[in-house]
Amino acid sequence: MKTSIVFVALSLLLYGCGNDPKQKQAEAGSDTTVDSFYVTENPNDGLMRGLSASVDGKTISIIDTTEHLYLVIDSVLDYDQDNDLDALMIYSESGGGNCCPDAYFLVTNNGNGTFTRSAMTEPSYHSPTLEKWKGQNTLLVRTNDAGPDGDDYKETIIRYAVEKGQLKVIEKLETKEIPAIKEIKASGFESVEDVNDLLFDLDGDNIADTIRCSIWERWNLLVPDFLFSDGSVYDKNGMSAKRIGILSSKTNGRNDLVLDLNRVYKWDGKAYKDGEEE
Ligand SMILES: [Ca+2]
Ligand SMILES: [Ca+2]
Repeated sequence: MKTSIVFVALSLLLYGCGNDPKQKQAEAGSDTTVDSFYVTENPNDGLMRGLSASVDGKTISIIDTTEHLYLVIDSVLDYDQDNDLDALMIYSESGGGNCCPDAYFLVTNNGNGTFTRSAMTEPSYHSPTLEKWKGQNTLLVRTNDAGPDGDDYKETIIRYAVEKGQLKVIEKLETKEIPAIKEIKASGFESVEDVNDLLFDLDGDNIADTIRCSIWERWNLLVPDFLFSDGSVYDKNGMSAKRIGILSSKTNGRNDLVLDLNRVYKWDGKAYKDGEEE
């Protein structure tokens, strides 16, 4: 009796401190946790369409290549906190191109040689982010309703909890727009050939400066050139948005800008840069 109490206590101790999934099975002598996940190639078209896992050195096929999905592993983590690795998968409708957003789903190990595949998330151009919420892991998926073909830049963040291998929507939050004192939107253009100006004195010399916008047709995005009243022209390579707004705040003598909902760009003396640029 005494021996078995010690054994149970030891098992609980090992289980309780088990950051390493392998500790779960340490006492039992068997190992049903995942060593790794990997995608497999469809021999007919050479694309990665299958998913397998290695469990205790054995390969288990989870998704067959004949389903004709195009799969990429986004990340492998213990999402549902059961001390076993799970795979967050990218299902790419475009086959790896950038025409359209990806959907995501989760694959979790049932421990008996089978795996659970969750339903797909809403499509998104961004990988889901993991966030602790009320003590549990949740996945945040940013969705843009209109995508590149539309003129909407609004965004909803959907929070998913992991329950029994499924992704359950627990809340939807609209990303707030930073209000601008003056703005221009792609939705206001009648034709993709149009060039429209937003006039505002950005540099504070009491003469209007011009943000001259054309449309990048592929994505229906505004592409701006900045024509300052001192004669200088600033063309930020790669700057594009469905909305460009001017904020009342200034940095180095020029007004800050907001692109789309909340991407703020500041003048560094030579260029407009967002927070992530040096
Ligand atoms: Ca897990
Ligand atoms: Ca000016």
